[in-house]
Amino acid sequence: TRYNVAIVGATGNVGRETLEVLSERAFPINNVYAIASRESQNKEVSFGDKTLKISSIDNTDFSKIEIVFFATDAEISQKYVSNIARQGCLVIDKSSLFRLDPDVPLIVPEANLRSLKDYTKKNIIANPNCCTIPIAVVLKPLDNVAKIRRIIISTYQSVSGSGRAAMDELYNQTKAKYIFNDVQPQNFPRQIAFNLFPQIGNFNKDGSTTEESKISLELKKIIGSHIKATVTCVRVPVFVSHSMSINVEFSEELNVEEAEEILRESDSIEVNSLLNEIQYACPIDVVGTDLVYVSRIRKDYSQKNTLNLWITADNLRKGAALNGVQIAEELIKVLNE
Ligand code: 11C
Repeated sequence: TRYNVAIVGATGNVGRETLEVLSERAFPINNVYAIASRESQNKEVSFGDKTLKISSIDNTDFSKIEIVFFATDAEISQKYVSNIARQGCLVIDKSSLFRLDPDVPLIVPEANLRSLKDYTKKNIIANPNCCTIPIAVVLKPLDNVAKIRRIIISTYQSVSGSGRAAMDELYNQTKAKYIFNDVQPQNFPRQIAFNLFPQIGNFNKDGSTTEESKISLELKKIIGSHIKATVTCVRVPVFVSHSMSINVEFSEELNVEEAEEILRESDSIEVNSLLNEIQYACPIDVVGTDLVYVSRIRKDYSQKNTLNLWITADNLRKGAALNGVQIAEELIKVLNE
């Protein structure tokens, strides 16, 4: 069976990457529609070696489309997703809007594929936050062997997570500094070139940020309600790939060798063992790749049953588009059963 597929938000970072991943993986497509706001109408995006013309969401007849990827923010998803899903389209939504809805599965295929069956409740499946996904890929198999008690996460997030204009902002600010121009922040709360700042999203009342609370709540929904995570999110002057420093306390002993062995069994993970010559993966090493890279797994001597590790993954691929396409691949297996 081949499907009529649409990508809403097709001109954005995640939308363009979704088209790229669909074409690379030869997803069984009949027709593909690239959709965006009215302002982007008639712009072009690539799909493999083809070029697609953007159509406006308000002029799209969704009755002929079976699977829709929303690569949009919560505001746009709020306006369209429920209506389109009620018409019978299956929606894979990348925004944060439905992630904690008990009637919407929030899926990382490597971690909680079993929850996918609940998609029938609303015809919506939520694609998690771009840090939640790689963390869940790594921690779920460890939790299966030794239950996790507490996680301390610090993130180092690239500007592409905030969109194309944010990437331009890093580029332009960097150039401007060399010619002694002053470039005021536009997409970000502070200067990003030659700087970093501990704010992603908006502040909650308790002083945490929305990005931090999303990651900790999403991990509970995906791995299990026993997961307690405390998170600090930092924006860094890197274009693509998010990294995370993670401290995990288990309820029983799990040594470094055992952890490395468990992670090596996953097809989605590459482990850089401390015994290897190259000891860690950096953001630029992993741009354009599909794996989650785990490096520097080591014992935390300050507390028993605790390990430290370093994760890096392409936030636009496994952190977003690739995870969405993998959800769709699993979904069509269910449809074909
Ligand atoms: C960033 N992770 O890097 C954010 C953007 O909940 O999917 C995506 C926010 C989300 O800016």
